[in-house]
Amino acid sequence: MLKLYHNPISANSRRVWIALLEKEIPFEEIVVKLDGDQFAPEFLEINPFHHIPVLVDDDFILVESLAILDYLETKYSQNPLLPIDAKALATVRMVEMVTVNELSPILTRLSSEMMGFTKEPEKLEQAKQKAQTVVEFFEGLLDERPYFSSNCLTRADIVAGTMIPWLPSLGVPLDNYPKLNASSKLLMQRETWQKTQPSQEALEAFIPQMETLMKAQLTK
Ligand SMILES: N[C@@H](CCC(=O)N[C@@H](CS)C(=O)NCC(=O)O)C(=O)O
Repeated sequence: MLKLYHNPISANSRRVWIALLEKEIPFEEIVVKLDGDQFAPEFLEINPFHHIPVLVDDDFILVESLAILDYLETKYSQNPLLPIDAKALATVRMVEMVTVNELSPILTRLSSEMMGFTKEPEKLEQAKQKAQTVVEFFEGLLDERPYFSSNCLTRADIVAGTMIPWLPSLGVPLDNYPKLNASSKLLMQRETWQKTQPSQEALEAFIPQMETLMKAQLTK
């Protein structure tokens, strides 16, 4: 059976977790606490970059969440999460990359400032402005459908839709972006989102590790 090394508070892992659930693929969960156990020699053997998620399929070890999503999509044809049409597929990839490359670092900065791990008002302001650019861009990609690129859920919705819902609580309201706001709310009602949403207690318990991990991200 597939093994997923992850932690419920990790957004990078959550996209893989949701894909596994949406595609109804059985898997075994191995929780990596990220309190230093990601540096244990046994874990570094499977991911020398000390990151989750990691997917293990017998003797095949895969790191990087987007590569894992590719593997799952190619190996398991049920409940497809990628469209076939050229423009729709490219849109999914684009939303994924914008989320990972643009939005994710913004969320790290916003969270770190909000939690008082860092105090850099100029960088906070820059992050808020960049967040507006991303949400405007995403709003422009949506139409009457609640999904980015298709009439049904795709990886674009999973990857972006697990990060966008955090924005209002981090000082970036979505009220002026009605399509993105509605789509985000709809996704949060899905069983797979509800099942994988980290609890308040889990988030609070994770604060000490969060500080270390966020500071490491921000100084990269
Ligand atoms: N690009 C990687 C990023 C993975 C990543 O940064 N994971 C974080 C958790 S969200 C992690 O494992 N951090 C532990 C560390 O850096 O020591 C992916 O998409 O899989």
